[in-house]
Amino acid sequence: MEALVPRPAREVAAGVVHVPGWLDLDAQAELVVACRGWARGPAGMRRVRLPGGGVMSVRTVCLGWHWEPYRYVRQVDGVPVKPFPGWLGDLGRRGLADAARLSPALTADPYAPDVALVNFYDADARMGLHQDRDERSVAPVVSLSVGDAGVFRLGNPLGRGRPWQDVVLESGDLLVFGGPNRLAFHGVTKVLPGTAPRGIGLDAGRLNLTLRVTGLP
Ligand SMILES: O=C(O)CCC(=O)C(=O)O
Repeated sequence: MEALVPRPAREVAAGVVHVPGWLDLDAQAELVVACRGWARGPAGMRRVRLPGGGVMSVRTVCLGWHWEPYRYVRQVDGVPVKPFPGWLGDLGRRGLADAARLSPALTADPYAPDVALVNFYDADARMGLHQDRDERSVAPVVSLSVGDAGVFRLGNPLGRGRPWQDVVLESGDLLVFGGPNRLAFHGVTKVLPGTAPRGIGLDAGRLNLTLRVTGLP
């Protein structure tokens, strides 16, 4: 469906590129099927427990490496992490190549993501402002969103305060962040229930995949 208000692909901040509708409906539906498979145990989707005792409201499953606050490990609950599939790396490379055309701060090659964090947000889930800083590599993060739209808050690399800007990520949208904003604080302030497109196999909730390069051996 064509948007009433045009959503052009654009560089939101230096090295941060938003490409609305990057995945077509078939590709979104395929990702939903893949995420359902990854969500199943063992090493399936769970809520991450934070060192302070809190529990994240999103549910997460990791591929390639398991992220636990604040490091990457190869096992989760004593079982190996699910593999990072080659096709997902190809998708990430294509995403970065398309984003790099819109940003002089991004370079496309070579890009070999080895971890994906697959997050599921129900209507009440949020993600507080944080940096993706447990990777040793400064390679860009490629983010894909499917299902209900979410309000993504892009802050700055210096702290959780302003300036920030809110970008609505809809189903099929690509967001890449790298360059001077690779360590920008970011989060998801809300999910917009009832906004998922029909026919992708996800009637409620939001999936987000971030592909990253750990830089770990
Ligand atoms: O859900 C999103 O769009 C962002 C996810 C995120 O910030 C993360 O996984 O670190």
